Amino acid sequence: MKDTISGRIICGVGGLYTVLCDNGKTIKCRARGILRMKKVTPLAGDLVTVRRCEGDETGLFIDRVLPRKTELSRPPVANIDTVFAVICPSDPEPNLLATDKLLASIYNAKITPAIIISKSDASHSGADTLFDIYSKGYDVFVTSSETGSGIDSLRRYISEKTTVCAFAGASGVGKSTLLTALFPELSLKTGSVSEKTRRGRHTTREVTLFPFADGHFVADTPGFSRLDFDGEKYLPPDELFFCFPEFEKYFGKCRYSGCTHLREEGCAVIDAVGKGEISPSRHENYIAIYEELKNTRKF
Ligand SMILES: Nc1nc2c(ncn2[C@@H]2O[C@H](COP(=O)(O)OP(=O)(O)O)[C@@H](O)[C@H]2O)c(=O)[nH]1
Ligand SMILES: [Mg+2]
Ligand SMILES: [Zn+2]
Repeated sequence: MKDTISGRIICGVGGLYTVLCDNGKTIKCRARGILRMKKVTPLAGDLVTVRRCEGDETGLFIDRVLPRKTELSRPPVANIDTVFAVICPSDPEPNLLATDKLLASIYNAKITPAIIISKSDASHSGADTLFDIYSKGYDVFVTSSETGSGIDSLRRYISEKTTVCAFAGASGVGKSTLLTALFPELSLKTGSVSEKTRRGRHTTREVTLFPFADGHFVADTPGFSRLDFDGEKYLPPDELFFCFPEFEKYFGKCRYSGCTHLREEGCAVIDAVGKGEISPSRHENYIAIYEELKNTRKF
């Protein structure tokens, strides 16, 4: 082994990191004190260099964390480029407000949002309704892990358009089942198993990246159904508009230049809702999130 090798952290627990090196080997190591001094905490997903400590055969240390493209604190993971918001037509019923908050916060974290409507076999009409709402602004995949429909095209998108992706959404929407249907060879242990033992001994809180193709990973996370708008990620209400992709083409088309798109006369967004170009639920949730941002400065 050379003195310095590079790789990606695929898991970190209690200061011990598992790094998948560029040569395909997996090593365990700790972080160097210098990173702590710089207040850099390595995260799963980080691209790092690992150095052998002089005079110590086994002492491998992470000595450098490359600049992050994206960073989330809950779940703690770096360099995720795409988050799939997973919803399903029933069992559990979709919570559109929670979904729209999640989508806005993903966008605000500079991560690409996409939608998966899972369990479509349970209600085709319910899946169609959700598709109509979200396909106006997002890439939407309608899947069924039961029948296998939509699985191949989702797998193709993940392989071609993402490097590190993660699934988010309420418990029970079918995330773990879907990951297994997509990548059976990964035999993801963490998902449903650890959720079942959530109150048991084996509570898993860590993020793990599973390599499913060369340089491509799917992140299994303890689960998140929303991100936080805090710190530098705080979103001023006036910028919420840009977190709703299907609103964007109406930018600058409203009668008043300071239009908040809540209820003004001559608002191009509200007109688009009237014409069926924007779903009413999306606009209602825009209003709800806007008010919440204004009043609490946080979700
Ligand atoms: N009908 C149907 N049920 C599904 C499908 N995918 C998952 N389920 C069921 O939904 C429940 C929750 O699935 P799970 O993958 O654990 O959801 P998670 O909490 O999001 O990881 C389980 O009982 C699954 O058997 C699907 O495509 N169709
Ligand atoms: Mg699960
Ligand atoms: Zn407007």
